[in-house]
Amino acid sequence: MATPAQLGLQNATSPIMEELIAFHDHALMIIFLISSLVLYIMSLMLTTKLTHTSTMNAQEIEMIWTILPAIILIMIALPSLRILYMTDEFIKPYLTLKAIGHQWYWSYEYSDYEDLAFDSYIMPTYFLEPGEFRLLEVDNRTTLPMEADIRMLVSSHDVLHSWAVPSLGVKTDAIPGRLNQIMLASMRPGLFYGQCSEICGSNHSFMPIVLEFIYFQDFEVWASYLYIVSL
Ligand SMILES: [Cu+2]
Repeated sequence: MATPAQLGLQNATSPIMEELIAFHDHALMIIFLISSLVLYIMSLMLTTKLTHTSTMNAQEIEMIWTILPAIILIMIALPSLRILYMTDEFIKPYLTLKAIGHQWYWSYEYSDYEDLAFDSYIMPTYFLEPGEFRLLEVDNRTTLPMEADIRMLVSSHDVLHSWAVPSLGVKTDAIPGRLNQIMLASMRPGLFYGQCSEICGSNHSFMPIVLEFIYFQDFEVWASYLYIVSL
């Protein structure tokens, strides 16, 4: 959940997001080091008398300032590629959830269960209970089991949308006529909020995503309850 005056990323709930936050901090440390070195050199240039202006070449320093940036780039590229391949890793999923973007709501289908599908609309402000978040709550929350690998299939019914939940490290474009796939897992129970992340029309900011991760047994109860209600 985003908080007022938040500077960093949202707290991670999935292992992928933990990796992404670690990589963000790693890249930021390198940026700090480069910035302080550049600042130091700039201050030197301004304050020294530049006594060696007749020096025409300096092989050593040229070697250093070519090889050093290359090493720094490799130090950023390797962990970045590692996470890129990790996000593409598909383990045998426990559950498949299909999210379809509409103007302007999401509809969800649990294709492992018979007739388990619903629409998820934004909750109007006048329906909100104290403690609920304006423009982030939905009428039907997407319930999922925690500590289970879930395969998300994301598509769209009309225009481009994007299904994004920051604390899970998930952002997938919903493209009409195309099925995008992503894995997600939550290590703890709770509510996780997201929003459509593609400018999709006038009500683009009013199609939030609420994921409710619950214990495995409770999820089975929830799914069977919805099945009975639908009969
Ligand atoms: Cu959208």
